[in-house]
Amino acid sequence: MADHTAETGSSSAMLDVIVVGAGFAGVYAVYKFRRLGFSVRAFEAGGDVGGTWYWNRYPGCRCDIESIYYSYQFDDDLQQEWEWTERYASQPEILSYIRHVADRFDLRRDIRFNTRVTAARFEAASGQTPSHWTVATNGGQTHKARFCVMASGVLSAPNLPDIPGRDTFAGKSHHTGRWPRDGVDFTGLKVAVVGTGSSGIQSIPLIAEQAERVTVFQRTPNYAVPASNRPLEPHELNDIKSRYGEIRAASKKGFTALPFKPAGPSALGVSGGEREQVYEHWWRNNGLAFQGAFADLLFNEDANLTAANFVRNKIRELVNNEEVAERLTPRFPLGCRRMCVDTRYYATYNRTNVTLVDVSRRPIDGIVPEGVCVGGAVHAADAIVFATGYDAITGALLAMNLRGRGGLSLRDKWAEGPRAYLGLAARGFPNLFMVNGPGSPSVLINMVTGVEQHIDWIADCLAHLRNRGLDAVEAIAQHEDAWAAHNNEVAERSIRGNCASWYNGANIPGKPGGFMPYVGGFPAYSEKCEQVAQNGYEGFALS
Ligand code: NA7
Repeated sequence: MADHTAETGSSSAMLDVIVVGAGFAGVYAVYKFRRLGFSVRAFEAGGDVGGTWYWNRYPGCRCDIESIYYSYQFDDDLQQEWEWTERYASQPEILSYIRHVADRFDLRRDIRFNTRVTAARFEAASGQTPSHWTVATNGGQTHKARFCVMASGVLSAPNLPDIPGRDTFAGKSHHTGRWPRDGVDFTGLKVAVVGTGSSGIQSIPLIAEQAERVTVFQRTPNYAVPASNRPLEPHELNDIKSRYGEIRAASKKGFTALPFKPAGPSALGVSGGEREQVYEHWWRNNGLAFQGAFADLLFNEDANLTAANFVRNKIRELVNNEEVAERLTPRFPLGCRRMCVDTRYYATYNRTNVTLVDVSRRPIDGIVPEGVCVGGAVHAADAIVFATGYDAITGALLAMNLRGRGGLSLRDKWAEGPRAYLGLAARGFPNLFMVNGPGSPSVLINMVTGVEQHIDWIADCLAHLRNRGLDAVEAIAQHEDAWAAHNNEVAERSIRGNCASWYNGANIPGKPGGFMPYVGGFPAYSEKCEQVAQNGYEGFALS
C-alpha cells in the first residue's frame, strides 16, 4: 500500500486539538476527539498509520503481548469483525489491523503524514485569543490548537550508538526501528548484529536462517522465555469473541492490564517441586507473563532468584556449548530489565554459522569498512544490524523542542529527570497532554489498554473544560512532586528499580536517571486517574 503525501501549507484556523503521532494512541485520539465534536488534526512522521508497527519491519518482529489483548476495545463491532490469525501477531498483521481501523472510521482525513513536528510553543491567552499551542512542522508550516496531545510513542526515537568509524562501513547497515519497507535480503552475507534486547532476540534466529554467517555482539544478556506462538484456531477466536466483554473486564483488573492471575502470593510459600511445576507451566504457556507466575517475583529478591535460576537452567539446557550458555546467562534479577519472548533464540547459538561475541567488558572498538572491531580483531561483515534500542519514553518528546509557559523548555524542566503528574501533564506546560508519559504505567502494561485509558481520560478532561467554558488546564507543582515521589517509592519497592536499563535512561549516555514508568500497576493507576477526575481534576489548575 502506498504511503500518503506530506502536509503542505500553514493553517491560521484554531483547532481544538493537535495530536502528534498516528500509532495506536494517535489513531484512537483522532477517533475519540472527533466523536466528541472537537476539531482535530494529527501529524505523523511516517507515511501511514501504525507508529512502532510502521517503522519496525525487521525479520521476526512480533508483539510480545497476545493479539486478543493487544487490540482496541473501544468498539465492539471492530473487535468482533477482526480475525487475528496467530496467538502473537506479527508486525505485518498488526499494521494491517491499525490500517483497517483508520479505514473503518475514516480517520486518515484528519491525519497529515510524512509530517514531523519540529517545535511547539504555548501562547497564553490574550485579548480574544484563547491560550493555545503553536506547532511547527518540518516543511516550515505552523498550526494552532488549544490543546496538544503527544502520542509520539515511547520507543520511537532510535538509539544509534556513536561507535567510532560507523559511517566508514562499506556494507549496508540498518537500525531495527527504521527497517527498509522492502525488507533486506541477507542471503550469502556475513551479518553483524549489535544488541540483544527484544529486537535482537526476535531477529537473530531468522537472520541466521538466511545469512551465511551471523556474529552477535552482546553487551548484556537478557532473559527470554518462549513465546509459544501458534495459529489461533477459528473455534478459539469465536470463543474469545463470545466472551470479549468478560475478558476485557478481567484484564483491567490485572496488574499489567492482562487477565493473568499469579499461581500464588509467594514463590517462597510453596515447595520446591510445586514451584518448578508452576514455572514449567508458565514457561511453556504464558510468555512474558512468566515474570508474574507468583505475585512477589518482582518485589522479593529471594523469590525472584527462584525464577531467575529456573530460566538460567533452561538456557544451560538449550545451548549446547557451555561457555556460550554462560555468556548468554543474565546475572541480574529477572524482570528488572525488560524481559523478552523468543522463538528459537537460545537454540540459534547451536548453529555452526552463529558466533556470540561478548562486548560487556571490552566494548566494540570501532567499525571499519570490512566489519566490526573488538579487541583489535576485525569481525568481517557485509551488513550490520543495529538492534540497539531507543531513547525510551522521553526521547520523542524532547526531540520536539517543546516550550511551555514563559518559553520554558521541556528539556530544561527535565534536566534532572522527567516528572509529569500522573505521567499525563507537566507543570509549566498547560493544555499539553502526554500519552504514556513518564510516571504512567506505559511499557509495563498492555499498551493498547493503557492508551485507551489515557485518551479517554484526556477527552473527558477536555469535555469538562468545554462544559464549564474553561480555557486552560495545568498540573500543580505540589501534586506533580507528590506523584514523582510516589513513583520513586513504588519503583524502589520493586525489583525493577534495581538495574541499569532503558526504564531509567541508563542506555543513553548523559540521560538523567530516575525510573520512568509507573510500577504500581494498572488498576491502582487507573483508579487514581478516575478519582482525580471525579474530584474536579484534583491536582490540576483549571482556568
Ligand atoms: P533494547 O531492549 O534497548 O536493546 C538494545 C540492545 O542494544 C541492548 O542489548 C544493548 O545493550 C545493545 N546496545 C546498545 N548500544 C550498544 C553498543 N554501543 N554496543 C553494544 N551493544 C549495544 O532495544 P530493543 O529494540 O531490543 O527493544 C526495545 C523494546 O521494544 C523492547 O523491550 C520491547 O518492549 C519492544 P545494553 O543492554 O545496553 O548493555
